[in-house]
Amino acid sequence: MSYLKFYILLLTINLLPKVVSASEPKPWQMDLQPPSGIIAETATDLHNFLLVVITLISLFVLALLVYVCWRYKENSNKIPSKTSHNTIIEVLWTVIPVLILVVIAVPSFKLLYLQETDKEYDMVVKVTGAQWYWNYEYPDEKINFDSYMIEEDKIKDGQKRLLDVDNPLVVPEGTKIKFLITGNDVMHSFFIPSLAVQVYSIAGRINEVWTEIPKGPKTYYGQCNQICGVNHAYMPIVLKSVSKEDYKKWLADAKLKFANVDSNFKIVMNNEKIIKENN
Ligand SMILES: [Cu+2]
Repeated sequence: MSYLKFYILLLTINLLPKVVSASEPKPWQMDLQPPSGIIAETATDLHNFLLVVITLISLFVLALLVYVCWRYKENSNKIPSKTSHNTIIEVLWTVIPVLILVVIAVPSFKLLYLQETDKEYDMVVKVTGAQWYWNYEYPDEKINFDSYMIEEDKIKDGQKRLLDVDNPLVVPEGTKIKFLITGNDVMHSFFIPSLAVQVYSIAGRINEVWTEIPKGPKTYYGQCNQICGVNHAYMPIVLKSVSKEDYKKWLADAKLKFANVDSNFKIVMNNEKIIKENN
């Protein structure tokens, strides 16, 4: 395909109405993934605001550098100044950055407050990072299952390479979810960009985060983003939000499929699986 055709194709893809309801990384993506839910929207607003601030600062510093290089070059400034202190400038370059930081702190603390203080939620999901898959537990429903990436040679039509998993995390749309995040072995990180969820999963410790899953069925893709070993790149996260009815159906099936697994039982099952695989 010629480059021109390729770029026209890219352009067309980008101009199509966003009918596909999935949040995932796109080829040639430059910006953040479109935010979903109040936390992700607030985080994206803060990001955009900071982008403006940092661009203005960078342009200002660049302009100063260019001006100084031109104004004080050897030809036009034969006798260099010996000035080593200038009180006004020193006060300015201390006070102005402090003021900028204060301005940034306002939306930043608002976001932190939003993330940390909203304690009302509809359901709890416990997430455990392991080498190299995720385990999801719904404590209220007494189900617990592992979620593995679909291997490249087993991918079916419509499934995404390196992103789709055998057992996605399924939640009802329009719910506030509290995630309890922990680890089984090394450090992992539970990261779903479009929901602005990014929390370390550490063995022996439980981290908390809540997020709001907006209304409308949608699939949110994420990945472990703490380098955790050889298969770090092969433990994607899929969170599917479905209608309340579909969630009930899924839950009924899941209860049969995943049973009420306590950790001892799980170890027995895993050992049996390993024994079967070895024979
Ligand atoms: Cu990991």
